[in-house]
Amino acid sequence: MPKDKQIEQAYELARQRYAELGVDAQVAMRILQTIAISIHCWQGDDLGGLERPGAVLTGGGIQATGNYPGKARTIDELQGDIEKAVSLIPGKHRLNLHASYLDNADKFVDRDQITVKHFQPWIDWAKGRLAGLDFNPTFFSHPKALDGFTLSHPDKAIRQFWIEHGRASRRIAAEIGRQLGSPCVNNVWVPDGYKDTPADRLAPRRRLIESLDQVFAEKADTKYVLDSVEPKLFGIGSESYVVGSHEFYMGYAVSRGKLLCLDSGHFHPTEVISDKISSVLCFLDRILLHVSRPVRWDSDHVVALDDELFAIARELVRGDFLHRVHIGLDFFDASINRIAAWVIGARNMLKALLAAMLEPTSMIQNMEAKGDLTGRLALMEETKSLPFGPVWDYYCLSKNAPVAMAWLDEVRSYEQEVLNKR
Ligand code: RNT
Ligand code: ZN
Repeated sequence: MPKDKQIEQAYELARQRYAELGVDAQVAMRILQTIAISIHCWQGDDLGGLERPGAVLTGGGIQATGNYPGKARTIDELQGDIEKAVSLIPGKHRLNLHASYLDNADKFVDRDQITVKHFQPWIDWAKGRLAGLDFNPTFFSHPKALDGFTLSHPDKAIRQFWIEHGRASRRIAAEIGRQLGSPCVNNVWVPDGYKDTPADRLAPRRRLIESLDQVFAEKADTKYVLDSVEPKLFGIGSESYVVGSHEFYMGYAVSRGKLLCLDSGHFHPTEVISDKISSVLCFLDRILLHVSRPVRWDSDHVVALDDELFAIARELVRGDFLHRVHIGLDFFDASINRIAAWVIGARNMLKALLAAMLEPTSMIQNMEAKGDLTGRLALMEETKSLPFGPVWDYYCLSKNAPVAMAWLDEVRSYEQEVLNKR
């Protein structure tokens, strides 16, 4: 039997199984295709950026490990790699850029001097190709960030430099959003913190509030730019104290009406962001997710289709939060083919969302509402072995994306023809 026919038949059987539980697989796929995942550019070059050719990441406590050959070194190479990756992911998605990925025409431009013209090549390239661009000021990998402090730095001049960078980035993000006709999420993460126990936990936090207020002081239209702030528990070199902790940014986001970014690697190992989404959305209009996979710590492994990923997706669907949550990916693995890393992570995110959409949610929630906790457990467990795989395959087929492992063949030939020649 031809492969496509087989996929269609398997889908038809799966569709019927779901229909028996009152779930319409077609509706699930229709909703899935409206979701744009923000794919992070920094998986393509191990966070190197395009500011200084051949730059190695210093500071900031984030580090890609591994030396798989073929990483992107120029904007053209990176764009080519991203084009390859998105062609293997069903649906239309976004790209998440860091300010350090500017096009400076081979002339160094410092972070406080960047303008939209340095990102125009990205904007022009994204038009028609992607669902939008998101943005991040880069508060790491810079001589003025080497001692681990940026927006909360005790030195006023250094603080001011980073405030200017934050403002410049926000203006760029707004212009990106305007030109692409889709709001650009501008996410602020700073590495600020101490390796060892601080004597004063308060002063840096007060300085951070002041700096952030200055970064966000200019009026900005939420039609074009959405401000987001990202907390963290600890980092390499900030093991004892992080200025921008969860409580800090929760308070900041609530009091200033900003988005909060929940990164799945930024909490204690037994804490999960799936349980935080419904809490923070009681107090915030919108949030950003940095979906990652922390292995023992904030290790930024490629997103796997694990329990927590399913749980995150279920929360978004069960709570009807999809229109209030911006889904971004955040991992960097340099030990495997970087394009494969993107494809695996993004496809997993979509698979988890599809599985969540195929869950007989109202049936389970009705049981709970009636106090039928036995039924709730029984149906939740039954749901786990329902055939969502054939629906996923069919979805890929209908979106002209490779089915099952077929994407890997394409990555392997791209590796041979393009990556290995770098
Ligand atoms: C760092 C944060 C942050 C970065 C990116 C590159 O721990 O997760 O989001 O990963 O800005
Ligand atoms: Zn993150």
